[in-house]
Amino acid sequence: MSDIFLCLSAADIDAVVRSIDTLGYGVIRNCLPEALLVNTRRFVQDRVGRNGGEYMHFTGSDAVQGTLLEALSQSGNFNRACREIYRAGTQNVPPPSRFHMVLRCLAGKTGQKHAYYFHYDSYVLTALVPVIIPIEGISGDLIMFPNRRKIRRNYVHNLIDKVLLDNPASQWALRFGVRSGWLKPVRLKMEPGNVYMFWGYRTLHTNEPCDVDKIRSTGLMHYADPHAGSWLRQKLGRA
Ligand SMILES: O=C(O)CCC(=O)C(=O)O
Ligand SMILES: [Fe+2]
Repeated sequence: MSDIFLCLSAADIDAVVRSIDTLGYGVIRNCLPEALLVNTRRFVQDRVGRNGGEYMHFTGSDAVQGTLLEALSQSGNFNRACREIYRAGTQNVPPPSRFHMVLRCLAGKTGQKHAYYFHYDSYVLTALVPVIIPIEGISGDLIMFPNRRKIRRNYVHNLIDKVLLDNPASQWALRFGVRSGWLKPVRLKMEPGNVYMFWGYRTLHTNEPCDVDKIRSTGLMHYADPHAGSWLRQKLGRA
């Protein structure tokens, strides 16, 4: 069977990693079959329609069955690309490629609540796969402050980061800073068909809202959890 994802050369991988390290993100252009995008769009439109046009997300391999995300998780080329990007970017041996997968569908009034939540991901590499991006009105850009922290060796350090960020005051200050123009994040205007890579663990990021009558849908393939073996995290039940 042919692979649904492009086969990237070592030079391609190097270029993506250099772009992630300097710009904050790397783009792999036109790397997905249109038919799979069409299927996944249909899946999203159908589910959101049945949910009264409101926000939904699908997490894990069972929930994303039959979509582009499942196809990517089974693609040898995509798995290899993630491992090699990880290797080149971290100088570490890549862990086995298993993905934490989420298909997000921003829509309706509830979609607005899922915007401007600034966070670091729990996984080192994030592959962002735009499925539906509104072409009129506000498109719900991804905004990011790239590579703001190191990979924490200790889970406690990661928890401290979280406490400092995950509170109303910090969230308000960041949102205010971005909206007023005081803070100048990197702004990613996504195009379906491309895949966008960034260091999710190291990059402070969020998405902007889109218009209430539109759907904005993105697939997230999260790879490599640096705290997978943390004793403390298991005790805290946050694994
Ligand atoms: O939907 C997006 O553009 C980004 C979402 C995100 O950062 C996440 O779910 O971790
Ligand atoms: Fe994220």
